[in-house]
Amino acid sequence: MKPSAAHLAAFGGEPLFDTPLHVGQPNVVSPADLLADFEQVLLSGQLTNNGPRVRQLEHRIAEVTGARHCIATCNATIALQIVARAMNLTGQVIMPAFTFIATAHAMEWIGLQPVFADVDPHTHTLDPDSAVQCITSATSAILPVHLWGHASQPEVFEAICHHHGLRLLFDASHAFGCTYKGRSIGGFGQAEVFSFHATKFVNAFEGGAIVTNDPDLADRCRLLRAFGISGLTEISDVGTNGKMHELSAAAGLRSVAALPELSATNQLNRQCYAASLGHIPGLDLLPVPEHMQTNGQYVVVCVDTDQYGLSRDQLLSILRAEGVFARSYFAPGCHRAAPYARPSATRHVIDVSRTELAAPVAELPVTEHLVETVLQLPTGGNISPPQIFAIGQLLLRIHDSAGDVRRLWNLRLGDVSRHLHDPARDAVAPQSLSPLKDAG
Ligand code: T4K
Repeated sequence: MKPSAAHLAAFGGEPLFDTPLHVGQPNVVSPADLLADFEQVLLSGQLTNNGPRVRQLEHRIAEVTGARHCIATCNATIALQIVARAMNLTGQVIMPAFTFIATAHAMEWIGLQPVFADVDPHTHTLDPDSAVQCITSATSAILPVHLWGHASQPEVFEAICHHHGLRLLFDASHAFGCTYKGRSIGGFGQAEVFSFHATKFVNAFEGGAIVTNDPDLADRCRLLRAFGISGLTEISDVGTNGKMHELSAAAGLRSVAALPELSATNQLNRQCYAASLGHIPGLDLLPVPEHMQTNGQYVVVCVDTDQYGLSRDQLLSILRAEGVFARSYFAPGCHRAAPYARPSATRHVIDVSRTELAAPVAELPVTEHLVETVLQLPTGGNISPPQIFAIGQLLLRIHDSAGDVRRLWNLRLGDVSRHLHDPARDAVAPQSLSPLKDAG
């Protein structure tokens, strides 16, 4: 382990890991079997359009989640749009500001107005009180996110939506294979949406799914997923192309089959992190809330700058130099992302009436805190327990020498060395580009 702060890779030392460890590095299960599946698909003559593997995957997802209907899609972003259209949402949709930007973009893209509420400091999911404060006469739905696989208080939001006559759609992109009070995520609200992107613990390279217990909603989602065409030629609705293809479905099926082992790997990794971080002041592994089981695909750590000795962002830079490509999901909060920080009337999807329907701009103190203090560490099948323990030792070393680290950091004005494989290493700063020649 590094004898002193000067040996940290950020200050010119050798990186701990030559090959970087990523958050979201894909779990690829049984590549040989998968290649055989791909060959079968290629020889079958059916590559897409609701093929047999897509239907099989939908059946498996319905089994895992206990939902009656599943509609597989090309990704979760499109799935959110399809189901929001199928539910006839209008006006404003309340969602947490602390989520991946796709939750907001999906609604904005189809002309709905995302309204951002705060989150609970313990679970990082939508705070019901904050959400209620955002309800206006223009609100049509609440869109909580099961962030990190933490169930977003389903019964509370079901009661709120029932009381206010609103629709309830969950973004369950992080929550495949998770449970709440013994019930699988997938059966709450009018519908839930999963992501099977490559970075998710169960993946279809790209993919998503809508699950619902409402047969009419399921039928409409199927229709909208394929251009709104019913039968052979009848155009009965304005649809999109949200279909999943057969190669994705084949990958998804392999991945779902490996769910127990992928989940067990994540749980073991989490235990190793818990043992490694338990005695480091200022680093807290976010606990899994009561009554929940998660898939463990995100290892979330809260950094207390005063206790640890460095800020979250300083720590991220130092870890990245060592080849630990930790992430700061989800900074900035959606409300501060450029398209949403502007007044809605200047955004590209313009509905003049919106200015009259403006929701109260909520204070988001918890979100503001989390976007500055939370980070995610690598997990999944591509990292081993010894590597996790090495990360733990590194984190302790950094804390123990935090005073020296700060001094070296300040000497370099924060311009620390980057890992050989860090894409940011070769990024050219705008000011170092060749100046444009004067015309003439
Ligand atoms: N709602 C929520 C709450 C979500 O979190 C997401 C997606 C969505 C909705 C929308 O779901 P999809 O429409 O994508 O199905 C990633 C993912 O692209 C995104 O799916 C995910 N959430 C989000 C949390 O993370 P980035 O921009 O951080 O991904 P990227 O490309 O930087 O990948 C992360 C790391 O994983 C990389 O540093 C390297 C590693 N990686 C990634 C890929 C794709 C690999 O090693 N190999 C790979 O093939 O957004």
